[in-house]
Amino acid sequence: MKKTVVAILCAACSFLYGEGSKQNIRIYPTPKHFEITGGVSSAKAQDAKICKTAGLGEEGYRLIVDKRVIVIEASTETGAFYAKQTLKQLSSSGSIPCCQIEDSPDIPLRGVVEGFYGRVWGKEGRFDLIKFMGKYKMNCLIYGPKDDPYHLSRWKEAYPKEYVLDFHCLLDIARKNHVKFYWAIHLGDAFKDASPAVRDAEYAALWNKLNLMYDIGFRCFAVFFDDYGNANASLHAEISNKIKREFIDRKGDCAPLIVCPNDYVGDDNNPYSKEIGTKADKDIHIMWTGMNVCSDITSDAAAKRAKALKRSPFVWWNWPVNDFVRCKLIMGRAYGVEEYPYAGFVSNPMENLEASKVALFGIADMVWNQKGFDSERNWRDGIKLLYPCATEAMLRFCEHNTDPHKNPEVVTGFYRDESKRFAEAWKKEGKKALLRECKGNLDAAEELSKVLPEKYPSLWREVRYWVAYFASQAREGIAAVNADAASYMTAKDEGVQIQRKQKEYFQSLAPEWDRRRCMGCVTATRHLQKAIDTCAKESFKSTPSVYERYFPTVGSSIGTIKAVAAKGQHFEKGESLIVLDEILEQLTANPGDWFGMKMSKYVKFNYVWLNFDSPEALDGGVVEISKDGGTTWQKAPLTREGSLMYGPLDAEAGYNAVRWRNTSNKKIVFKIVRFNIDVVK
Ligand code: 14T
Repeated sequence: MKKTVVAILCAACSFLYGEGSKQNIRIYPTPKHFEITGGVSSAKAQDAKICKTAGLGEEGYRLIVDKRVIVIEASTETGAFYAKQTLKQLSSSGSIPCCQIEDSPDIPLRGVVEGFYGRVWGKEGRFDLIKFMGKYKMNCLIYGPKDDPYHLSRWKEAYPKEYVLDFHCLLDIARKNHVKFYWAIHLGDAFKDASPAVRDAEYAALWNKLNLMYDIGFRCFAVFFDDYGNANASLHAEISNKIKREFIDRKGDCAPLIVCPNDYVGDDNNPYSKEIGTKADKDIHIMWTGMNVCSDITSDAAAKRAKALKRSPFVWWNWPVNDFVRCKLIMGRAYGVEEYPYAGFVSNPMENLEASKVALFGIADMVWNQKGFDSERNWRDGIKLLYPCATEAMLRFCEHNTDPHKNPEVVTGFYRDESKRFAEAWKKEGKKALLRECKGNLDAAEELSKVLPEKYPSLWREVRYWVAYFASQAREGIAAVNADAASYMTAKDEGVQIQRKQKEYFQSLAPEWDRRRCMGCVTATRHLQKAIDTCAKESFKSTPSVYERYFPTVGSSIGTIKAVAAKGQHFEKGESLIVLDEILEQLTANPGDWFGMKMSKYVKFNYVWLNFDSPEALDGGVVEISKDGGTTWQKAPLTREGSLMYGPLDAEAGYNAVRWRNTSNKKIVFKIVRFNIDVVK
């Protein structure tokens, strides 16, 4: 008996103390003041004495664990609830180390906005999320899914019974977890008709709906104006003030209103934000996404925006949302938010709710204790805490799934670190690093396929195709390094099959209107896939059966272009665009000379853009397109504007090759400014 206790204690200590250092005990979100006083307590967590103490703030607490007693001091029930969450983490491995903690959050409203386009989360997901939020001291969940019709397009209508039952259940679990559950109404472009009778009717519908939601049990409300209708600041301020004065204030038991304005981006030089800032009552929160829709949040920009809004901005952080890149999972570390006294901070996550928890774990920490936040450490510890049975494999999977860019070439905008460790190794060691990485990834994918289905089934349901793709991508990389054409083709085709299956699965879940928004799945596009492609091009450059199957090729009768093409470096390949634009030199085309692009086997295009450096150069030739990889050609029906030829093509026709040809009887001297096509999705 005694032996077991000792063993458990030791195991507990090694987890809590890391390498034996007492300072390594970590609580998330990171407490403000945390002092280990030495030894372990004989008291149990459930015997903690709770003392109501003034002066500790709305959500603050003090926790004193000594050898014999545990005391919780707090000024509110929420403070005591948070102290208990801390205590749970302290005692998670059996014994409670003696310590003193004094803690309170930096940002008053912290949490999540379900504010994306795409599949709504559903009751079970939200239920779990609210418990997760309580555990990690987030207190604000805003319900505003773009694809809930009763939130947006049909906001005037009452929710059907099933929704109401779900809301009851969610409001209850939110109350138990000290989470303020906001219901948001999206007014789209309602109220645009200024005639008094129509206005009155709109307001009547608004009061009716808000009262219905109040009766369901909501006491926290938000109103959204994003992405629909005009940026009419005076109208939006009027509606917001009316909701506040004639609904919220009159009820007397509701939380302050949160508004998402129509213009939610930028600093202080925009008339809309200045006007709504001036006109909206000061106790209304106004949301803001930073300098871009998806962006880092700097204190400088926040201060400027605050000046325009005449209040501290309430951040709607568009991370880790993936509604614009649903083929990707965003599971990297949280970073890029500077310290500032934000009025509130909510994250807009992915439709893949379980997979979003890596990010949310980071945000919970970041908004509670801004100074104490250590992004990298948080990410590692978060994955360890969330997925203790597959930590190493998850770390690997997550570090390769972070980048929300559609086009992996783009490094401006909302760039996120991806595959950083690998990118550095690839620079130094090339193929050797690629082989090592792919082998590691393959092992990780296999491990995840074994462990996740049983241990973390809801995560598995969301990520299974990405995990499968991650494995096929690793096999592809290994085959590329080994110049093993057969294995390479097998892995590539397997990848396409997985993407196809993911699409089918997605479509089986998606409502009618959402089906076409599906994109398949990709992993590690930023560095790893590029390295694999580079290596494959090199390995298979003299194996046309492989090369042409997977890579677009440039062909030409012009020597200079042929030479550049042989290097295989001139394609900038995004998700929907193939560009030929690195041929800088002046070119000469004799009568009959041509240059063109042939797509890889799976790619068809529906748009062509050809830009020369002078209109005269374009005069002497034609743009031709082909459906059979360049065996037969027809003239492309493009629009001509100066030195530019461009235009859409029938997507169904299946064009897969395009060329320009000198049809004159003269020599043409020219430069290619840009030559690109759009890929059919
Ligand atoms: F209200 C906002 F703060 C906001 O971000 N609105 C939407 C949001 O629902 C969506 O999830 C997010 C990320 O895609 O961006 C906003 O939606 C956009 C933004 C655009 F720049 C939709 C289309 C855009 F072109």
